[in-house]
Amino acid sequence: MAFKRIPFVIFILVVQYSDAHKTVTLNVERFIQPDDVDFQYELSPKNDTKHCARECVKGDNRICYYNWVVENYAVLSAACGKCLHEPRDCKRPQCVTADGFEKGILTANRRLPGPGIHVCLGDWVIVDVRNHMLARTLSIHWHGIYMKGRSYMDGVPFISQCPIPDEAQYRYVFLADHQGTNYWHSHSGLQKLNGLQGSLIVRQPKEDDPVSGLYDRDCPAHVIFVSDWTHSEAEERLPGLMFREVSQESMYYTINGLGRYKSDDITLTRTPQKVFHVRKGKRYRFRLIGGMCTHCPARFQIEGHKLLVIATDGNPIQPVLVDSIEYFSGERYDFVLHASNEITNYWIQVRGMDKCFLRDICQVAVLRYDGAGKGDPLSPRPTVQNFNPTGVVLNPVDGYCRSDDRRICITQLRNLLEIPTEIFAKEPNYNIELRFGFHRPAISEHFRKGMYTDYLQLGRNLTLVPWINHIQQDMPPSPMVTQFYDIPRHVFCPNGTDGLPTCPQGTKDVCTCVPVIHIALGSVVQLVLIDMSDGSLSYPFHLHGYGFNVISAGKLPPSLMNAKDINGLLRAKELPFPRNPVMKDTLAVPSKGYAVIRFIAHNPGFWFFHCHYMYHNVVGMGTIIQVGHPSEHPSLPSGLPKCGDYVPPVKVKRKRK
Ligand SMILES: *[C@@H]1O[C@H](CO)[C@@H](O)[C@H](O)[C@H]1NC(C)=O
Ligand SMILES: *[C@@H]1O[C@H](CO)[C@@H](O)[C@H](O)[C@H]1NC(C)=O
Ligand SMILES: CC(=O)N[C@H]1CO[C@H](CO)[C@@H](O)[C@@H]1O
Repeated sequence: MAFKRIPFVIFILVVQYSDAHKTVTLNVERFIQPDDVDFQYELSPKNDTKHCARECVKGDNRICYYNWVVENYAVLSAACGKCLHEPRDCKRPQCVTADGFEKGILTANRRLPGPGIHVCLGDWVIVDVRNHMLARTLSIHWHGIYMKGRSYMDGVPFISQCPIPDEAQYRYVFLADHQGTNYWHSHSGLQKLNGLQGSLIVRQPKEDDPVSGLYDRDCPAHVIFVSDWTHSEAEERLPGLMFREVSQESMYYTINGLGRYKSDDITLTRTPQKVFHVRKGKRYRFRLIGGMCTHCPARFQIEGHKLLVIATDGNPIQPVLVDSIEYFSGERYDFVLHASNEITNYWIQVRGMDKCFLRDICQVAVLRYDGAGKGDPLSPRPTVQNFNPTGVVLNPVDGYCRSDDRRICITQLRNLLEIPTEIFAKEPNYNIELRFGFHRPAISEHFRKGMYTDYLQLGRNLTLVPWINHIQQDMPPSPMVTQFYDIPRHVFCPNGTDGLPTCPQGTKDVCTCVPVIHIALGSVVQLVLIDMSDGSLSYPFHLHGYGFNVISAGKLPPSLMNAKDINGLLRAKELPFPRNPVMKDTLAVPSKGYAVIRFIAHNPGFWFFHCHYMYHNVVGMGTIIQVGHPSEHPSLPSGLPKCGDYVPPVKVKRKRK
């Protein structure tokens, strides 16, 4: 059966923004995709021409249309019937069970996680998002898609677009321009912890994927979406409570929106747990997504199986065989599982690490071989107490791996794709030092009259204000990309002598303003991130619009931990400069250490760079990178919504004397 080709001309029209010659309106409804491909165990190239979840074939690019309604919803809503007592009811349409704790959530098309997008590299993705939430605005970020030439589709409120007001619909149109395991999530407030996220998988034709020889199957049903979970609305923890539920740590996980928890400290809820099916003898590509929002990284492992890791953040790596993977909010890892063990059921386990290591935070799913029984695995259900991993760990959360063959760090992974030679420049065009940390204001200073800056409450008397180079990042009142010239100049941080954003003169400690780092289009950029916080956490940073090469990470004496010395050490080869550094878009900076990343600034626009711990991000642990002068930025489609301040001068008529 021949698949129907969509003529090239239509692509131009879909993107109507590039100067179209002849305008024909496309009926996008014709390209509507189902919400529930996540259950598909097979993909075939010869499926009907309409479906985008398919085995990718060179030259066959499609238009993939999704229609979402985002609304307030509930775990164990009336759609679930008697789910807690009658397991069959849990499978009813629109029933969301999570871990069996009844609470209010936010959903797209009443699914948790939201609908999965499965497309091929080069497809056009169109997502209509109807915001039907009560009195909340929304915008959706496509994490891992670079949006080359289309920064206005990146979905960061007040950087790339006006947030979508309630009851309005917004059409995202973008090219699937980066292969691999990506995902989408709300970038507005704390909404993703309330449920607004899902997978965005971009496959490639077999011959284009350097690791395709290592697996037999790559299907939607083997996406593992891990999210942390709370039993309150995420907003309750901003700025945070002092006594009842202290700090912003999560207490629970879900795996593909499913799981169980001990409802009265003894009894597990009876909600369904996720089952992944495999057939003995086959090799499966699993795609693990770190949909966690809080500062609890997770450890992942599968009983009785090793994981052959082949990609991270969508980018293929020289395969490494490990026993467990530790990963942070926003990171993705692809691994091959060879179903070569005995035919039975095995536990898949996720547990909290770092700050959450001492808490009983874990979740399980089941790996079921075809032919095995329908019950739980025979070994005891894993808990945090009886979980003692042995073997090799990938990406240990503290980030330290020196001469330790049981730990593999990101800097030890090797890229399988060619790297542009500019990345190896002895002197990058920009060598930018970004120190980050937290300010602890005295309570009296913090709650001064008329002062309302954002902060996090971490416990009794402990409030924190995050900063990068002593700036707490603020958002402008109108989006940088779409309304740059509407933004009042005074909201921006002034330029320092080094050209980087700085605090206004005379500001003590930390200031709050809109920081913009100016980068000339096409330059080689090195960012040196330095953790100045005094906790034990590693902080994952995410760069929008780009993948970056990970050049170095670790810990150095404080006197050497600065951009100039680190670059000197790299040049002198006193710090190893890898020949094929891995590419990522989210990287954890080792606790109290540093990380060096490089990218070539070929994608013009305003791009957010921020800590991917959601609560840190929303109180200002980020900065904005401007690549190119606004005149070099992509031209905008007409009709984009506008937003901003309304503060007209007040004029009065005076009586003449
Ligand atoms: C908070 O700090 C103040 C002064 O530093 C102290 O008097 C007070 O007892 C503290 N409160 C708590 C709840 O720890
Ligand atoms: C900082 O410098 C850049 C040019 O490098 C300029 O475009 C920008 O307007 C300056 N920002 C401020 C706040 O003065
Ligand atoms: C939409 C559709 O027709 N999907 C089919 C694609 O092929 C697989 C395997 O042959 C079927 O299971 C799907 O139903």
